[in-house]
Amino acid sequence: MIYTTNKAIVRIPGENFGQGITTSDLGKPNYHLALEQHHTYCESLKECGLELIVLEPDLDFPDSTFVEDTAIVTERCAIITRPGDKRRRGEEERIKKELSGHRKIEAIYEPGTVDGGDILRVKEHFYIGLSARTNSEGVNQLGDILRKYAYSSSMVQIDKMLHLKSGVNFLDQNNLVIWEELKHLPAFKGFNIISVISGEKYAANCLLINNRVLLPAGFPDIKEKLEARKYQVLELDVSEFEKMDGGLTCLSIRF
Ligand code: CIR
Repeated sequence: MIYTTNKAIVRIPGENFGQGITTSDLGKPNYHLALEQHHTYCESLKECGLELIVLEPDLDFPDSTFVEDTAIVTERCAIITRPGDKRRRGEEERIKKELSGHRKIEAIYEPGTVDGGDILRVKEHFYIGLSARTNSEGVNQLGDILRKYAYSSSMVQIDKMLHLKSGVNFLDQNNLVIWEELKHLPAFKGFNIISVISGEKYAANCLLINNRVLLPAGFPDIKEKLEARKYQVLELDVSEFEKMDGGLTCLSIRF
């Protein structure tokens, strides 16, 4: 069963957004363009049927527009993370306030660290990326919390990307969008693989909402593969977020 989402939390980027963490060499983001792209992203979520909770910019945290990293929300609980990069610690407290009206709250505690971008949900199972941001204590704590709510989980060790969902995302049925070089990982055996060629890696971070796939603009190979599987693809230009190592999933918490 695929659980349905009908709400999303987003946070408008602040004017110091370009001072956030990045490893990309794509240059400084243009703030006004980022605002426009964020607005279009929000409109697209609404078009897909989601009700938005739009938070004001938070200038204390330049990366706070990447809300996904601060919480994992399921039908049964919201798990507040403890971000792996110290510069982002504190963002989660502000998201906790928003979520406490919607779900029972659980949390990751020191010395555990978890970034929401490392968590890939497939039906009742959660893949947890062990990454530079999510440590093994975080994996264990999160696994315990999920078990308490009758979900299963497993760890996937990653080293070639920032977050697990930078390279792999689940759509529906049994369809997994995944970097070509990762598709042989035992963890992902048994899925229908929709592979992302090496020149289009950024596009693996796509998002299915109510039968539409939101896809970063400019990746024709994966677009064609998705359309061949009868998905309605909605392309979005998120170039300014890519410059800050962010993608489509990290700009919202869907629940
Ligand atoms: C960071 O490095 O934390 C941010 N600049 C980007 C976070 C992207 N989040 C995500 O993919 N879930």
